[in-house]
Amino acid sequence: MTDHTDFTPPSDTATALPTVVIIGRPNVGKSTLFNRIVGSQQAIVEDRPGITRDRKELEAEWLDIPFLVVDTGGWMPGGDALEAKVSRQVEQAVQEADVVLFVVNTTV
Ligand SMILES: Nc1nc2c(ncn2[C@@H]2O[C@H](COP(=O)(O)OP(=O)(O)O)[C@@H](O)[C@H]2O)c(=O)[nH]1
Ligand SMILES: [Mg+2]
Repeated sequence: MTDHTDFTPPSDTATALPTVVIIGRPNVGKSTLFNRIVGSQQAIVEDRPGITRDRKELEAEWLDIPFLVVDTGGWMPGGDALEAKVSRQVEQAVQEADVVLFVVNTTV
């Protein structure tokens, strides 16, 4: 059985796929969007910010186009030590991205 909770380095097939990375501040709906794209509840959705700390990456497709989609932790570059660490991971994911989806909360 495949364990989707662990990040595994992309296979050769996977690296050939375009990479879509979802980023944004904590609690804006990144994991919700990720789950919608992959079609099931793979990423933890929480009312509290800061639940997603490691990137989560899965193969997906939209309109028959396959790609890799990556969920990331909240981007908080000015935060504490842990937030700074998560933010570095987010920035690393952006560097590897072909497309960046920047999610914002329009109600604040
Ligand atoms: N009103 C509203 N709430 C949302 C939406 N997307 C996500 N949420 C809620 O916002 C909270 C944070 O969602 P989550 O996906 O965990 O955000 P993340 O921290 O950016 O990954 C959860 O309570 C979600 O149910 C949306 O489009 N509208
Ligand atoms: Mg999340």
